[in-house]
Amino acid sequence: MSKIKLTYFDFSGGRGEPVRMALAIGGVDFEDHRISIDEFRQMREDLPLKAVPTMEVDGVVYTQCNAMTRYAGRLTGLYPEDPWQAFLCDELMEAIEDTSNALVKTFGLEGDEMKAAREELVNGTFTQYLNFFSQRLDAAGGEHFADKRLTIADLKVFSWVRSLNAGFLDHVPTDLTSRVAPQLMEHMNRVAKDPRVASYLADIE
Ligand SMILES: N[C@@H](CCC(=O)N[C@@H](CS)C(=O)NCC(=O)O)C(=O)O
Repeated sequence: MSKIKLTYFDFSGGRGEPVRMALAIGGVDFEDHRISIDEFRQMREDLPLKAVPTMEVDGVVYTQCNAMTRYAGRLTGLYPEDPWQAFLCDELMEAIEDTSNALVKTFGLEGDEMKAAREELVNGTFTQYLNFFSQRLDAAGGEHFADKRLTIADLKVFSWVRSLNAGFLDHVPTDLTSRVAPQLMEHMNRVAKDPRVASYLADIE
């Protein structure tokens, strides 16, 4: 099999970041193809579903971020072999996709319309999902989301929470997570301190 080529936007978040993280921290030699918005516009029409991330293997371009994240997790041992523990990861990873789909609906809005839509998102879906993730973390023992160790579910939630905190989403307060789900801040800090993750973050920052 040829080397994996992963194509996604050049920022630390979104649907592609957990895939990159899993591959990188698991030591997979892959091509990390980071693109600008302009480059995306140029290539969009040629993409299978006109969206990124994409993963090219043996000349074929594949889609769907969670399929890629799970594949990366299987390659690297970051996806549990136990079916139930794998399900616990899957549930959370699909839930993060719900939040991405809700966020995308606010793209392209402007002014007061954008502000109102983002405030609704913050007080509605984002708060609801932060609470949900917090409860799931608690139920799994409070440290990791599944299998009592770092898995792709941790990477997916970690990446999402970091994005919420980063301040690059207008009208999403950077203290939202710490107010609603402080346990997820502790989780984020715990994941960031994992030596494999710390080394990845040092490389990209
Ligand atoms: N279901 C797809 C969604 C992919 C998707 O919508 N990606 C966004 C970026 S995160 C995109 O390419 N949007 C640009 C567009 O739709 O024009 C997945 O899981 O990968």
